[in-house]
Amino acid sequence: MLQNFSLRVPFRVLSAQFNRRIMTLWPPLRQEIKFRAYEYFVGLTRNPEWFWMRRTGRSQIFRRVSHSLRQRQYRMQPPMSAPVTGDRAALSHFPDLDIPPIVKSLEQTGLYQKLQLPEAVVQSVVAFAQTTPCYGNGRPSLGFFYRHQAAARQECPQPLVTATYLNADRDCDAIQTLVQDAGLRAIAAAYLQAPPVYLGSRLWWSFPSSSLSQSTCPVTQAFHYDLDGYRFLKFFFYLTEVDENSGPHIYMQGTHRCMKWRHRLLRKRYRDRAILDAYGCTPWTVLCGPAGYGFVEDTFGFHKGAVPVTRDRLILQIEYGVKDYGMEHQTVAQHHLRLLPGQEALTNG
Ligand SMILES: O=C(O)CCC(=O)C(=O)O
Repeated sequence: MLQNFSLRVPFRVLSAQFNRRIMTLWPPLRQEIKFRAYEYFVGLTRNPEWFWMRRTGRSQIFRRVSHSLRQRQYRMQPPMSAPVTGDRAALSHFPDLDIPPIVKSLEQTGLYQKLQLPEAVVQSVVAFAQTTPCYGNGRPSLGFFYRHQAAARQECPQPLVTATYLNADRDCDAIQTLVQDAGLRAIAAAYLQAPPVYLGSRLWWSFPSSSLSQSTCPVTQAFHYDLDGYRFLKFFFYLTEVDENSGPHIYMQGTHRCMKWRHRLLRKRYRDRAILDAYGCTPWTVLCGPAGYGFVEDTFGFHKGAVPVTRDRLILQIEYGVKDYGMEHQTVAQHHLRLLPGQEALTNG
């Protein structure tokens, strides 16, 4: 996400021209070219360190070398965002975690599934989601209240596939507390083998949609892997009940360690068929559970969120890594956030 919006205007003009030029291309190729162009543009103009990581981070050799260099650096000079200490460190919503088996599962399969958020935390986050605007398809100009979703659909210039709560980790106390949770940080520290650095969190709705295909859906709804650092992991918590028809998260176990070279090197998103053909003998896990159900995942392995069929899905994600490149925070300055025109009237009325 473009965190700093000073580049927005030139970026918009360039991207409109660029979009026109590639309009006639085959949609998956078009998506890939757009994605790469974004990576080069932002990387070279704003964040060369991130760009370098993105170019090298697919290779296990680079990942290992970079990680051991970083560990040496940590030993000599601990980072500013070192682990939580004092009273807060003792606080966790997950008091009975047994860390070694969790880390073992993460190392072997890329996934651990038995986290459960307390009911009170689920209720706090859901209350936040009911009373705060979310932003259609993550766009700061498409704000609406979830309860006025039907009206937002009428006004919105594009089909609503997802809606994200921008700045949620700043505005929602329950999420802030979870980000600092000593239990989650202990899992992250043990798996990353370094003090965990907070990379960002995201709270969002996925909506049922019948018009999406695997080439037109958002990147996160087709199989892909993340490249947010040389080492990172994500915690996910469902805030609504999720079954097979309400957009479950799906993970291809083991692919975080063992992925075919052509997949690491070439495209970022894949059709189900391609993934099944390549990794059909490894378990593919469909994660279903009640509100509060959580799991932790190394998303350097193949994963996706299925498109919901019957019900909206609300999900929270919290990410830690060993270095913050500043690219994963869902932070947008207040003056860039806008409600859709009809929403103001509905809210005041
Ligand atoms: O919607 C989902 O479950 C997938 C999320 C995802 O792909 C990601 O956070 O990278």
